[in-house]
Formats: sequence, structure tokens, C-alpha cells
Amino acid sequence: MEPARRDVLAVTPWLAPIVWTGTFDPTIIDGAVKHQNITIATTVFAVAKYIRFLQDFLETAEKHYMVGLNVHFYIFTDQPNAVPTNVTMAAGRRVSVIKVPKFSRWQEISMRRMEFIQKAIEVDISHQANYIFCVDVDMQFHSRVGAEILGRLVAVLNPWLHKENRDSFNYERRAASTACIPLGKGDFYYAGGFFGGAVGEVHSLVKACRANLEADRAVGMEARCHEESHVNRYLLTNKPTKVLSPEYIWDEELGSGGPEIQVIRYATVRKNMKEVRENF
Ligand code: UD2
Repeated sequence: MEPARRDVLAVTPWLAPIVWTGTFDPTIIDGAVKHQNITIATTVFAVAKYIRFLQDFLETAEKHYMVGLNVHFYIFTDQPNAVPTNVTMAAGRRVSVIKVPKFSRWQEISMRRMEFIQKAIEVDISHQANYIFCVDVDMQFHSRVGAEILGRLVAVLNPWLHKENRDSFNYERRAASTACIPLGKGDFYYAGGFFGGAVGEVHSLVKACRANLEADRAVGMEARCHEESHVNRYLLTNKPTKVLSPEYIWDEELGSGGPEIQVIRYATVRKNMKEVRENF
């Protein structure tokens, strides 16, 4: 049998698949998963002005994200009353709202997600779901994101850096940070805005990242790309069992992305940082 894609890396050096269009058959995957009756928790934070992104996130998720499967969205927000109630959810899909504080720095809002996801897994999600995916809210689904992403520990290639050499990655390089990955080390640069897997695996990831964020804070360090740096450090030791191509976290500022990007599935919404961020 011919490999489906010759133009891209479709398997990691530790033999995890890298999911690109053409490397999987959606019909076969859907057929294999349908009878399992699994539930996929999906966490999304919409704090402060980022609440404005939630409506489109949910509407596009209903069109393209895990269609036909049980999905439990956990929306973390400081404004529970502003969570849209007019998005029609298909059977088997629902929303829970969890109130979180609004921190004064956007970096803090982003980093503290680790702590809140850890707690939510312990209190609720571990009893409710088989898989969990943790995603950014300032994003929209444009095409299928389905059962092909399921795996024990799943990470996504950052679209800005997927063709770069490891020494050009945005890793934290300072040895004093628990997120440090020195030059010459590293596999890929993964996005902070989309990771997931089996609930127990993701619990280990967020718990470790939270502990390392707190250890850094205690010595006055903040990693270069916040919790994303810690996720990358964790995944260097704990290799993902499945890697998603940048189709799954595209940034339209990169244009159509060249011939290897055949489908854009989930992409960042252009945002005016000055307007939406608490501190800029
Ligand atoms: C990247 C990552 C992001 C995070 C960040 C750390 C992607 C697509 N994004 O995005 O996950 O690792 O780098 O530097 O890989 N949020 C709020 N309210 C705020 C600020 C943030 O709810 O006021 C939440 C929201 O869910 C948002 C997420 O935190 O999507 C990350 O913030 P961002 O999208 O502004 O971070 P960005 O674009 O630098």
C-alpha cells in the first residue's frame, strides 16, 4: 500500500501518527468509534473581553467538532450570565459553565487555565468523560475535527513553526525555568491552544504544568510563552501518542499555507490585541 502523503512527515520518530488530510479515512474512523459511546469533555475559557468569541466558537463547533459524538463543553468564565444560550446543541452534547476569577493580566488568565482544568477534572470530568480536549476560544472551526484526533495524549503542531529547525522554536531557554528546553533538544513546537487525550493523561499534564508554573513563580520566573512553554517541556518527556498537523490550529495570517495545508479545520480569529487584552 502506498503511503497517503509523501509531502509531509506523517509519523514521529517515536512512531506516533501525525494527522494530515489524506492520512485517515473519516468514514472508517467514525464507524470504529460510533459504537463505543464515548464522551469528550472540551474546556474553553472565555474570560473578560474574550467572552465575545464564545458564540462563534460554539456555533462552529456544532457544525464541525466531533459531530455525532457526545461532547460536554466546560465553559470557564467570569461572566456566566453572558454565556450564549441560543446555540442549538445536537443530541448528546451539552454545556456546563464554571465561574472563574478575572485576573488583571492576560498572561495570568492563560496560565491559570492549568489549575482550573486540573480541579475540574478531579471534581467532575474524570467521572463524566473518556477524553478531554483543552482549546482556545478566539478560534473557529471551519471543517471537520472528528474522531481522528482521539488518542491517549494528543498535541498539535504550531502553524508558525512547523517547518522550522528545533533551535528556532519559541521554547523557554533559561535554565532557571522548569520549562527550559536547551538548544539542540526538542521534537516539535506544539501549540498551547489545543491539546488533549484520555482524561487521566491530560490530568497528569495539567497538574505537572501547574506545579511547574508555580515553581517558576516562586523564583520570579515567567516562561517565554507562558503555559505553552510548560506544555512543550512536558511533552518532550511525555511524548504525545498522536500529533495533529497545523490544519488543526491554523492562523489565517499565514495565508493558505502552501500545498501541504489541504484543509483548514480550526483557525485563530484575528483579534485586536489592544482592544481585547486586559493589559497590552
Ligand atoms: C497562544 C496560545 C494560547 C496560550 C498563549 C500563551 C494558540 C492558538 N494559542 O495564544 O493557548 O498558550 O499563546 O502565551 O496556540 N483568555 C481569556 N481572556 C483573556 C485572555 C485569554 O479568556 O483576557 C483565554 C482564551 O481562552 C484565549 C486563551 O486564554 O483563547 C489564550 O489567550 P490568547 O489567545 O490571547 O493567547 P495567544 O493568542 O498568545
